[in-house]
Amino acid sequence: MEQSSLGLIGLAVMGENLALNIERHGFSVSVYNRTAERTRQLVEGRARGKRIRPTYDIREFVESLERPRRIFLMVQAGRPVDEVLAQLRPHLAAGDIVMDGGNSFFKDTDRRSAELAEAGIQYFGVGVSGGEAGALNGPCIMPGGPREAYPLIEPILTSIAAQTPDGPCCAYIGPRSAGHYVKMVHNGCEYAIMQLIAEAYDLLRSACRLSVPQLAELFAEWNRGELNSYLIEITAKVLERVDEETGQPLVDLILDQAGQKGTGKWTSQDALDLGVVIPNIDAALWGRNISALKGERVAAAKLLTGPDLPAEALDSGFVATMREALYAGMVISYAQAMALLRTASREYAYDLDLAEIARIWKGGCIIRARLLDLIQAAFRRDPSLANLLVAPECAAILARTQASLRRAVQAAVGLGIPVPGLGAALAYFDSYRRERLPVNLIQAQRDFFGAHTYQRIDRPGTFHTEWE
Ligand code: NBP
Repeated sequence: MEQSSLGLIGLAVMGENLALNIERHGFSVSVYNRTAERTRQLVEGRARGKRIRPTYDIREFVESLERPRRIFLMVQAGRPVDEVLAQLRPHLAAGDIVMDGGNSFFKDTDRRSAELAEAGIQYFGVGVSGGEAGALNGPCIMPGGPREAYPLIEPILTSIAAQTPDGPCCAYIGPRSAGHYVKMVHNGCEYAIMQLIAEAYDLLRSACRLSVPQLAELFAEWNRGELNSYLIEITAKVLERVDEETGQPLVDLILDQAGQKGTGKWTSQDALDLGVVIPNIDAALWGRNISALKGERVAAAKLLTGPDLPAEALDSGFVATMREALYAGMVISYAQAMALLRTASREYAYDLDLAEIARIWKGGCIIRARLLDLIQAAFRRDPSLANLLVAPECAAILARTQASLRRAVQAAVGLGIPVPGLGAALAYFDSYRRERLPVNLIQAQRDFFGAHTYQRIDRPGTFHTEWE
């Protein structure tokens, strides 16, 4: 039997759709899944008549592939990846390529790359974004691994990726875990933007008294302008949806309790390790974590009071204020994500091309947005840009929108509506743009109680004062 161009292990939502995408682009695929029933269902269902070959044990799977073998893993991140690698390894030969397309922790990818390199196996950590629809129709793909092996997988990855006028949404990211790192930060940025959108929805609803259908129309309108992005687009669609049984907006019936999986948390944890400030991603995490305390919040709502919402809705001008505030918050969130990538590139020797990352994020992925055109242009013009906020196009946006961001935060504070994301964006902006911060006082306090010493602004050297 003819050997397959590629093998794919893991046929849950992502793996099944990726297999169909790969086959549609002219590559034959062998598939394997731990639970054989899933494999059977795929080949008897959506894959019927396609060049998708079912296999039911790992050896048969590996032997069905052209050499060097190209194997894509799409299993749950964590231990399952190690278990599958342990099963695969005795059957692989030097030069074979294994790509982990899941949301693996980047340090696990570094460890696996080093272990497999000892056997001459070329290991890629491949970030894949776009969810189920992206996997089928064209995701954004962020591959990291040995550069010399990249040409062996490039034709497949670039053809199955989302396509934009600026090229396929797939590019070599860097060595070792670079691809998984960039995917992790992508997810952190996704958290930050979702939090900002939720806050805008909350404020418009509570303060402007907009109904859910009005909000659906408003987000659809916003999506036609500078806020144009996948997350704004799906927000309009979510708000439009009516529950068939009750006739109410479905969003009103959804429990206000969110969890958070690995990637968002890892982004904040690594940013702390690297000393990079990403308060919008941090705020999105704690926004979800506090939502999880539903029982406590219900009890606290009976005891803790805040300001009453005014009898009158805020004037309609606030809607435009909110649009600008959201745009400012989005720019500031991307600035934090890019600043983290910039530092990680240096610390982990990834040699990231930030303009190219902005380019591939323009299609297929969850954070695709018109704004990425500006971000791409800014980093293309100046690859060593210290922070996106000081790129002329972004500085101009913030000069125009910051008054709205301030007004939105002020309104929220006055009304007692929590805006951790908008507040974090404003505090980041104000901190970054201030020449002098009150940390001189903190340095003096540290020297007072711990003799930590300080530096002076008027002469070089290290100083200590006997404060008492
Ligand atoms: P899941 O993350 O739910 O993983 C299910 C797959 O892992 C099944 O094929 C399952 O096999 C397999 N698996 C498990 Br669980 N333990 C295994 C083991 N010990 N050995 C072998 N196989 C094992 O699937 P998914 O939602 O399709 O996501 C796949 C990867 O892609 C994940 O890393 C995810 O984080 C990432 N991702 C997901 C999305 C998304 O929108 N869902 C988007 C982007 C990235 P079984 O059938 O035998 O149980």
